[in-house]
Amino acid sequence: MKIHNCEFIGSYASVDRIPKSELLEVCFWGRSNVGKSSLINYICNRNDLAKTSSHPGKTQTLNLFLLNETINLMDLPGYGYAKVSKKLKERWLPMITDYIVNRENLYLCYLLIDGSIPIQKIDQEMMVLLNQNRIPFNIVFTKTDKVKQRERAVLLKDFKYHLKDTWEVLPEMIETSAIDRIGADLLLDQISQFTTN
Ligand SMILES: Nc1nc2c(ncn2[C@@H]2O[C@H](COP(=O)(O)OP(=O)(O)O)[C@@H](O)[C@H]2O)c(=O)[nH]1
Ligand SMILES: [Mg+2]
Repeated sequence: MKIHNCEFIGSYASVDRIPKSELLEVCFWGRSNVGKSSLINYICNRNDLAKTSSHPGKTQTLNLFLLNETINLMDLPGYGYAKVSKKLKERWLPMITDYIVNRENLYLCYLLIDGSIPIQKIDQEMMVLLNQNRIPFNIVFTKTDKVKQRERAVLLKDFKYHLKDTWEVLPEMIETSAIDRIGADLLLDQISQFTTN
């Protein structure tokens, strides 16, 4: 699938404000600063559709995009940023849980994981949370340009090794880089399968 049209629909501070939709929806989630906004801009071939930031913890709303008039893409607030206020932290997990549990057209979650660093405990915790709520998810590794290919291969092997103990079946994994523009074709082809099946 090639993206010929990508529209920003809106930002929502709570789940009940998101407009109902009949279209299939995928969401992007991950640690703050993992590269969610950059990936959205890259797959949509736009520089400024989603706001990127070098200051983590900024986005605390649910941001909805529409791809090719047929697929919803929800950008969820990132987790794991120590400096956001306690009040915000207490708010975001219930909000996200509310979203993943109650959003009827949610089909699949893409969990974005920084592919340039070793596996993080918090990412594993969020995988467990998704699993507990029976939300199917795939993994998208970001920032793979930051490490050499051989180093990346070792990180991926370690990642899979860590997961082996807890997961019977490993989620699907896609390698991406918004800087080197790698992985969009694969990701978009996967997403488009849901609408044609
Ligand atoms: N090297 C590299 N940096 C990236 C990549 N994607 C995002 N970044 C940088 O990581 C920071 C956070 O990106 P952003 O998209 O705002 O992350 P978000 O908080 O998950 O939405 C920014 O400084 C981006 O330029 C990537 O693929 N490669
Ligand atoms: Mg962002």
